[in-house]
Amino acid sequence: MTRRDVWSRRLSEQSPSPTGRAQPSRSDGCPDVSIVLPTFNEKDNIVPLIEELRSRFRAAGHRYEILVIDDQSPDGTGSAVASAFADDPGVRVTVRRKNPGLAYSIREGIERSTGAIVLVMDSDFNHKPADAVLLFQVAQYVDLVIGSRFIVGGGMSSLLRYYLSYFYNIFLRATLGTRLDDNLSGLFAIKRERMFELDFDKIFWGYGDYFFRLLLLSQRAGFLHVEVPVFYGSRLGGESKTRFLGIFARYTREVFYLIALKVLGRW
Ligand SMILES: Nc1nc2c(ncn2[C@@H]2O[C@H](COP(=O)(O)OP(=O)(O)OP(=O)(O)O)[C@@H](O)[C@H]2O)c(=O)[nH]1
Ligand SMILES: [Mg+2]
Repeated sequence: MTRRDVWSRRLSEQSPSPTGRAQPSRSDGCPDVSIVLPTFNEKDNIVPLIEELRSRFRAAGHRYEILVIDDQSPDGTGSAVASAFADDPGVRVTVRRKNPGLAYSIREGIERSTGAIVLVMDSDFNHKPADAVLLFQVAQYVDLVIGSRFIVGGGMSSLLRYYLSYFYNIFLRATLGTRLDDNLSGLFAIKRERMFELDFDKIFWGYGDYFFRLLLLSQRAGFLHVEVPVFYGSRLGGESKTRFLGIFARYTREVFYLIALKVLGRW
């Protein structure tokens, strides 16, 4: 049995209805979870992903809302979702017209969310719907749950990317002083009311670098974090938006910028 299975089993044994804790009651009309899915040209992935998320969250008895935040994808991702889920008020699409970008889209999804827990994940099956349910359930007990590739039980289908990210995370921990193993995860679940304690302007810009800023600020605010092992698969269809060299250069610039701000007492 893997460590992830142990987590799942413990949760289902201890709390047959995890949404009963620290959640708005079912009569308040709010969903248990808001799932934020940023998309850019994910037409081949987004419909099957939402279908699987819906069936897993329904089967576990959790009320969901799914917020697709699309940056006017030329492949028609937004309209594919709108027509496939026209009969489900729990699935909503926002097509953004200004300030395109991953981090801005995630911010918009969080701002539009109404659930007690907000869960953010990629829209291409890199992150598994089963892991999303597990992270949501663990988030009943802590403030921020991170899907981690770098703790026992976690991993990635691409070994090259795994090791590049692994060593880069050592650099991030050493320079920024985060206490977590995966500082570049895009899969996390957070208590919504705690998320709104943080200054969004200090977190959400750029690409995956928003995540280490979120970790730093939430660590400073005393959030209780926990990492849960997850295994990233390959994207189902479509093309990657990540340009590795450019992105690592960008992240490194950002790290030194944050260090400089910290030294000057401005962050
Ligand atoms: N709204 C929005 N979403 C974006 C943007 N860039 C990337 N995304 C989404 O962010 C997620 C991560 O992007 P990916 O291209 O999958 O990057 P990756 O996971 O590093 O790379 P692969 O999965 O290997 O292709 C996906 O759901 C993308 O659709 C953007 O500019 N705007
Ligand atoms: Mg991806």
